[in-house]
Amino acid sequence: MNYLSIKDIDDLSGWVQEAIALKKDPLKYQDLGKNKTIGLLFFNNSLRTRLSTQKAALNLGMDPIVMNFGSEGWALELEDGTVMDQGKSEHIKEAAQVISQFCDVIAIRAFASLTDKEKDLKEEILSAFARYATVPVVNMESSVGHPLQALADAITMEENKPAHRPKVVLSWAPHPKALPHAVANSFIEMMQRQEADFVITHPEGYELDPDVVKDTPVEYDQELAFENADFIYTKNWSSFNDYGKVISQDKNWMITGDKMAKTNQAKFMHCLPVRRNVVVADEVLDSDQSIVIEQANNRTYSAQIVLKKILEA
Ligand code: SN0
Repeated sequence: MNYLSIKDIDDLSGWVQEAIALKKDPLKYQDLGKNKTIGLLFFNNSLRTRLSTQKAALNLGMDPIVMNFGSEGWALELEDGTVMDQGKSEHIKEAAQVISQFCDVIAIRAFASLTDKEKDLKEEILSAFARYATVPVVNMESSVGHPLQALADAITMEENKPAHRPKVVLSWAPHPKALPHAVANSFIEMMQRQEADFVITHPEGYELDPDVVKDTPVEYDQELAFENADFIYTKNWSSFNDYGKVISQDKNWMITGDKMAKTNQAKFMHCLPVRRNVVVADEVLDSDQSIVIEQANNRTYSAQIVLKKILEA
């Protein structure tokens, strides 16, 4: 069993309930992963993903080994049939098979390039590992999705849900850098499987991949979208159509106390890391409505439920 996208979850509410139970007794299955090794390969930076996935593995009795592949591995060739006389030292075919001999599970973080849309949409690195590895593969944020984050988001929303059917808003916010679409994509795919009124809001030009958004409503007026919301999930992303470009940094889209006042005392969520007073004002992030720290804590239980399912498969 692989965990490459939200589509690999067969029963979302079942997994969420199981994760909440695991959170109460995290060491219950500490024999399940005994003498098993998980390799965490990072082509990009990480704080929460790196520590929570290791923590989840340790809770299950697994031994994590971590490699910063981006800076310490050989530069990997991804194309088939290439004459490798340029900068790339090793083909991903050998790398994936070799790592599979050392590890019982391989987890990979490889962000979008944001320069080559076609290659990014193919999730080149993740799919090559899934193809050539002989052990299960876990996505720790690919060029297309971040399903461990979205599962943690589902756990956090379940723990904080109102008595009524919730209104959930995914809001774009400004950012100085071009950021990937992965977090937003997986959040949308997860929300499309929830009992909720779900709305996406962003400035014109920031439309996400229509194959992900499908028939989810998009409201271009942020304040209108915020009315009666129970959860405000904030994330910046770069343009998808004008691929990887920052087309506006409109400060009016920052999440402020005034905007949160339009909601139904909504909980504020963000995957972190977050740029204070660019994406969200201090007054919101430091308020009781912000649940970002618990959201980050749930990354452990999201990873733990995924690893448990893999070990049991
Ligand atoms: C990443 C992203 O996909 O948006 C990882 C989020 C879990 N975020 C960033 O790269 C933020 C970098 C920054 O400088 O703010």
